[in-house]
Amino acid sequence: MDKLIITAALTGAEVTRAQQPALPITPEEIGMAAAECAKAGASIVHVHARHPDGTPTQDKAVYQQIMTEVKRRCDVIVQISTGGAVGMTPRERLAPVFLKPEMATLSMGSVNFGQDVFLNLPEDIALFAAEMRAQGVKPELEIFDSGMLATAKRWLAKGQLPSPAHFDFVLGVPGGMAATPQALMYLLSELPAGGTWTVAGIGPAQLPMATMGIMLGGHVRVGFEDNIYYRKGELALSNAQLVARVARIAAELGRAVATPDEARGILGMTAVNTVA
Ligand code: KMH
Ligand code: ZN
Repeated sequence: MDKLIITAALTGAEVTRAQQPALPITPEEIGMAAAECAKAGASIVHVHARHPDGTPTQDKAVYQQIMTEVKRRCDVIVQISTGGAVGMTPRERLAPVFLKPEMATLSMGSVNFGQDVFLNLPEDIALFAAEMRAQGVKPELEIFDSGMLATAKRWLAKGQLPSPAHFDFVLGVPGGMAATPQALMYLLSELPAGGTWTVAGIGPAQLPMATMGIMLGGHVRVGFEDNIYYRKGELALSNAQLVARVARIAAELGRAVATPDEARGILGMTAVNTVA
């Protein structure tokens, strides 16, 4: 097995400070959280930008500040969100891709998202994919349901996405695929040749899915975007606390964590955008 890539999804677009007092919001807070997570074993940080009042934004300038604050503290791969928040326009969501981050998320379809719809029309997915290619950004294909993996495979076969692809199976969103071992095993049975994968379990599914990711040779995403608790009824103290637990479990299972450079190698990333 490759070394384990841990992604820390630090902030997201939906979680509030009222729900999780340690949620990093400002670029400086996100930079500090990224450095703590890097120390705990993360090699990728998945970031969303917020206005100072905590509301989500895809403002390029705020993402630039986040990238600067992260990069001056550590060498983790910065993966910006193109999902943004429900209701944002595709053009709005695309804005930070023009900063040439090393990685960005690319959702492969639409899904009910709680009481909302996270809308990703084929023409918008195509726009995002084309711009990521133009800017030298490695996409992480976000899979919320099995049809999205089928879509990704069709697009890969037609050369509309770069291969080999890296997937993030986001399981347990209300409206999406359940976070069960059976669901994950089905997705893995459909993984295209050469593909790499990460699993992100939502809420109480975060730890069991992370453990499966470690055991099955995949990679793991944890953090406040997906889960704010350490265990039932007990809020996590920080994103880094969640990362450290995964690194500990991985060590117990004999799987070392990847450094950022090792993660770049595992994901087949060129050095194009590493200085952004
Ligand atoms: N906030 C969700 C609606 C991503 O970052 O690319 C979408 C999301 C996915 O978080
Ligand atoms: Zn996200």
